[in-house]
Amino acid sequence: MTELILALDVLTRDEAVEIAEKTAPYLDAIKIGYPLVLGSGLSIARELSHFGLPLIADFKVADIPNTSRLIAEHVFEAGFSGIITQGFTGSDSVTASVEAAHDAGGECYVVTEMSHPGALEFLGGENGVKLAKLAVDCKADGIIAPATRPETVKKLRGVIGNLKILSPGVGAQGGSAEEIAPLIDGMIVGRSIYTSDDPQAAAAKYAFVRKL
Ligand code: NUP
Repeated sequence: MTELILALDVLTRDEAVEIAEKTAPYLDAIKIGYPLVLGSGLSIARELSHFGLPLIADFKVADIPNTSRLIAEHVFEAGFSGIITQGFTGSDSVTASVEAAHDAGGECYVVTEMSHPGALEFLGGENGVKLAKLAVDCKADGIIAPATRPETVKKLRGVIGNLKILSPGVGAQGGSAEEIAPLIDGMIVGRSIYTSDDPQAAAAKYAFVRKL
């Protein structure tokens, strides 16, 4: 099964709760990040947790180990069950996020090659592979890898083995759900669902991946 994860990048509490309510039956997790947390406050995490889905904090943590640990601890206290961290900060920072996640019974995912075109200026090729190896070495639970580049995802799968791959980039960024879903563990979809005239129908359309 490939999980369907909603990237809920709306700005207000009301919008977030309304879309979560409509789409929750088709989802396996909800991912939120700076747009919604800055727009509506961290307490949105507790509100969304009422839908009974794992909640992933996409803060792409990129700091020294002590600050990374403080951020991660706060995230799990707020009701999240997973956190996304950058890997280019190095093994000590990533380990701090991973340990804080595991101490709280949660998960930590490391960003490798990002899904947008500019990612290839610094994060692509060998650097993406190095970041995937780092995720393994630091005992992360998985990586974030680009749905916009299935060939990269295949290559990174060879590096990480059974660790999870969560992939954003389907729909609005041009990635194909049909192509990427069989290669990964979780497909992250944002705008193609939450900007749709009918978010419920859009989520239902992508939910075919849960049968794979
Ligand atoms: O490489 C990445 N690409 C990406 O789009 C890593 C991410 N975390 N994301 C996030 O996934 C992005 O910030 C957004 O929340 C979501 C994709 O949303 P959309 O392009 O489907 O709207």
